[in-house]
Amino acid sequence: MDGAAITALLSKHFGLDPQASKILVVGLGNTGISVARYWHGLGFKFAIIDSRDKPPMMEEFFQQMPDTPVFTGGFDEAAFQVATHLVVSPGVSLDERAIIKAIANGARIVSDIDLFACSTDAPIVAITGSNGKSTVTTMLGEMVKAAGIAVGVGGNLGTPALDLLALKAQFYVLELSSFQLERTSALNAAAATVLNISADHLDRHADLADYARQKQRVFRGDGVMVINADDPVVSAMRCDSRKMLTFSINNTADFYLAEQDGTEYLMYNESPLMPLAELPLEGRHNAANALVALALGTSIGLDAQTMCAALRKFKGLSHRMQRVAEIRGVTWVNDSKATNIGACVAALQGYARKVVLIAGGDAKGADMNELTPAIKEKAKSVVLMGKDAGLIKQALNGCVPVYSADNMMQAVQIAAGLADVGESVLLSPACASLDQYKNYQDRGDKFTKAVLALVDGSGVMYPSSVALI
Ligand code: UMA
Ligand code: ADP
Repeated sequence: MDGAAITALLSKHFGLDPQASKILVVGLGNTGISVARYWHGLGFKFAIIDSRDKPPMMEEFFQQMPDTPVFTGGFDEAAFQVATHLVVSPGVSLDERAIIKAIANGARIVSDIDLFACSTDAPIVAITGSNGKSTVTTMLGEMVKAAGIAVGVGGNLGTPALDLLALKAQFYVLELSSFQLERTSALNAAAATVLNISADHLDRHADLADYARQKQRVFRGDGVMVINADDPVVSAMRCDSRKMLTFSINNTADFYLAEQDGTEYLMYNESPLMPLAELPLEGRHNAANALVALALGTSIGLDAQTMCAALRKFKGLSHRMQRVAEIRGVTWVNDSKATNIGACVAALQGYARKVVLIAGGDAKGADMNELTPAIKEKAKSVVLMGKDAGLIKQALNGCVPVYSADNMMQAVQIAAGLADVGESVLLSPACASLDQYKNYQDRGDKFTKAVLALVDGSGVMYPSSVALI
């Protein structure tokens, strides 16, 4: 689309005008800089504000757009009061006082996803949910690539949406978070899904119902709805007047699992697509991920053979159920991306034999009691670390032995002393990492390093030598 067509759409949806609008970009992180580049490229004037003293993209911004006004070190309400439009980065809550006052003053909220939707004619597939977004987004991206179609893949995962526009792709696959969706109103995806709903980000959303409502916004418009028939909250979002495809790992749906002659298949209607065993990913939840990717791919016209070929090659993403090593008969699995209860429960449920679980971190306001049944069933012992270790211990109430660790090296050494030959040690924290680590990758990397150190003979701490918490 050319600049004039984009400007016309921005005017239609948001009353944006290159001359008259006073645009304030809130946040100078990855989203903020992508938004700044977008306005700069389109020739709109804007200012940018970040509450931090030294936002991460400050230097890059000064280099690329030295003449644009920047405010840092707080949210100066005067800057918000003159704004007609706010493009608020997802890390910034819409409940910020300055934002509430600006909205009361008539300012309109626009998201980077809105800007993206107004700037391309190419079909968009939008993927949200509590868990599996990055996996399904990447899987589908690989399927589209395998079909020889130029595709842009990003959003909450990897490249910010607006930076994908430079690709001039024929298709876009976007992973979207609840924060991005709550401030998006112009998206009309060709196909969209809410993968599942379980408690997450309750420090930012009023309650689970509000969180689910924000996720549901991914279905706005008239594209194909892809519905998880196993998830009651998602199933309640279905709209029977819309084009729809369903998936399930428990029952018959449009895309489902079925056994034929002793082999379990990924199925579409009555047809077997490929044996589940050919999917090179651990965990039952990844069967659901493959089914939803197939459903989304089908809804945009990909053929089954191409999609299955891409699935067979898909080895999964780092830090999600990733086998790190087998040491003295014990398998070590890095699921550091399990930053909420749902992901940890899904990981545990994939095991036939009980595991040693390493968990803990920042619970983000979630009710840790919801972890207890899965841990009781699937963990022989738990090593806890991080800010909310105490909450988990309290929730477990002595149903399994619990050990405490100050850091990852210690957690791994304790776990090494607890796991027997043939068992697994699973890092699946059910919590965010930011209380102790830079991010989940850093946490997963430290786990891997500590596990590999076991091979160097750095020693195993036996439970008797550490205090029970
Ligand atoms: N911040 C301030 N003051 C500001 C602006 C930001 O303190 O003025 C803080 C925020 O509170 C947050 C951090 O800075 O702690 C980053 O916020 P941001 O909005 O600047 O983040 P970006 O760098 O733009 O990254 C965001 C997504 N981050 C969040 O939603 C927190 C990235 O997802 C996403 O990849 C990127 O946009 C591009 O689309 C990350 C994420 O953790 C991976 N997402 C959450 C998740 O997956 O659970 C939702
Ligand atoms: P997201 O982008 O939604 O965080 P990821 O694909 O990065 O999703 O996976 C995050 C965590 O959720 C990992 O621990 C992974 O093992 C787990 N997971 C992946 N898919 C599912 C699913 N369908 N249901 C539950 N947990 C899942």
